[in-house]
Amino acid sequence: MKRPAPRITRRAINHTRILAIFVEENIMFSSPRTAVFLGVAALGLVCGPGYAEEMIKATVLMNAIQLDANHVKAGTVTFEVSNAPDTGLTHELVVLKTDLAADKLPVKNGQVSESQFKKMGEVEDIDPGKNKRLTLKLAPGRYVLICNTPGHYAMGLHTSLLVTP
Ligand SMILES: [Cu+2]
Repeated sequence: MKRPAPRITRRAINHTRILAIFVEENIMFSSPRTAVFLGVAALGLVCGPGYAEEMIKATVLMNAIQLDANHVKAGTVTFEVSNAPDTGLTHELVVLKTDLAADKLPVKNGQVSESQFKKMGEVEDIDPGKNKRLTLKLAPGRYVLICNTPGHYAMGLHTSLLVTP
């Protein structure tokens, strides 16, 4: 059985065709305006959408994970994860891509079943009063951040993050 061509390849071919039409038009009309238009179109194909670099502070408290913003722009997102000194426990931060509400993830033996989600990354073993950084490339969508040390999700250590285009 013949496999269908991957979507990206098809899209690339379409873009090439569109570009070819632009080129033809440019030759036919040869005006400065079409030349600029062609230049902008070509730039868009090469660079793709612009990606931002975002920083977000996440603080693990006794019974919550607090973010200094509940949404960021898609791109490279750095989480500065602090474990509040008074938690008295070592914590971690796991970033999952899901549309579920932060407090509605499936739990088994005190832990969220991470394998059921697209796991973007994690930072582990943050002692009380310490912080660590986690840098991820995030596409637009909904994400849930949790501490998945057994029992900690049920303590309320979860929050949601919206990544916007
Ligand atoms: Cu924890």
